Amino acid sequence: MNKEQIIKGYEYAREAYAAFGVDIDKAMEKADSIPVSMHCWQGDDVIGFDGSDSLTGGIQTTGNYPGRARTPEELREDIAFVRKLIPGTMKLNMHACYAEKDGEKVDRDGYSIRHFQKWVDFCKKQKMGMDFNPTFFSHPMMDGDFSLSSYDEDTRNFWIEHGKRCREIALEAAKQLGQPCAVNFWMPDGYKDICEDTKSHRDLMTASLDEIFSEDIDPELVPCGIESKLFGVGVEAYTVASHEYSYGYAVSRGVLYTLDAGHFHPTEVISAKLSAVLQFCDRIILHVSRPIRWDSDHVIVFDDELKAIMHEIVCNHLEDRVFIALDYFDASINRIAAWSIGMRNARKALLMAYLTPAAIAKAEHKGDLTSRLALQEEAKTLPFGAVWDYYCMKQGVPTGDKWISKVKKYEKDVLCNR
Ligand code: RNT
Ligand code: ZN
Repeated sequence: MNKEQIIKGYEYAREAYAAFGVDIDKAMEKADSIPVSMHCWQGDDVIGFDGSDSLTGGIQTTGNYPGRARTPEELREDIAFVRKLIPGTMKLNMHACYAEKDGEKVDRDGYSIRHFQKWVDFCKKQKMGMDFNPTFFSHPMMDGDFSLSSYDEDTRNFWIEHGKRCREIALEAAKQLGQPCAVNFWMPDGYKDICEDTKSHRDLMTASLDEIFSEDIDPELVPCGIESKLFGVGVEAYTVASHEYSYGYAVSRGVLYTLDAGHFHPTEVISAKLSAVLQFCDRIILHVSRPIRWDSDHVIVFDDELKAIMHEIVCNHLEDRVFIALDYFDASINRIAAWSIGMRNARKALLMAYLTPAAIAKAEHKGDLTSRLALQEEAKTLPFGAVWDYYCMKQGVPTGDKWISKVKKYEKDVLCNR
């Protein structure tokens, strides 16, 4: 599609949506302003740069596509490239294992902002905020898959220190970037097989987390979330930070709850949980992911669940209470395309949510459920693609499939030489 065609489409779409009472210019503006946090770990298969060369903790990347970023420089080069393909307000989601130690003998219990300063500077240059994650996996101090809830005191203390350091790093990053840096705590702690004592590890986890959060750090600058999980690979029978555990911890301690789309029974969806959780939690972090049969972390596609998640946020006016982050890792396709597909889809779903006719909710509130269903169905065939194309053009990012050839060229020029 060329510029004239896209403008023609826009004009038609503007009328079509206006007939349903929707202002598409306003919708584009709003959709553009919502921060979406892009996970740095898609670029290097969740390996990081602080010494580990394999991934543990019950998570797995599959595939062996060429071009994995092997250094912080390569990863930043890839992110700077993909940034140009993605419209809208962005943050970069960092993990502690992406520390740059520059030869210094320092471990995760001693990290500080200087080990992430290049990342913060990069975010500033790229006009992105930052989010942060302590890394409780891929490290010799893991006790099997246990970290904060290990029976070994030295192990727990090491990871407690790590948690504390990460909140301090996030505070510095938030100050430097002038916006909140959300910190997500995911601990893989659990057992492969049926365990006898399900309580003691949870007692220890609670004590460790309480110790980490005992440091007074402004929750507006550093909102911290606890991520629940049903099971992991090799951690099938028991996870310490299950749903009930993490949600209960979050509610009782006034921290955030992190909902990951792949961390529930296969027929459960997180879109159905948002407004329920937000009755009792102030704010939540989302890990938007796509599980196929298990927590497989596939690239998110423009499917019903992605649309439902964004619809829930937007149509319930929860934008200020939800931190949207993506969490998937696919090493079987071009990793930059994986970012572009997922990030563009997240933004598409946001835009679609803002294009929802208000008449649908009005009909519902009046008790006119016939009109609700009729309007919901009519809205589905409004010319959404035309609005998306125009929005991309306006934001100066490739429209339609034009980004694919750019990624292919980058693959040939840069990735294949790695
Ligand atoms: C694992 C969790 C966790 C990780 C990242 C890398 O199942 O979803 O969020 O994916 O921290
Ligand atoms: Zn997650």
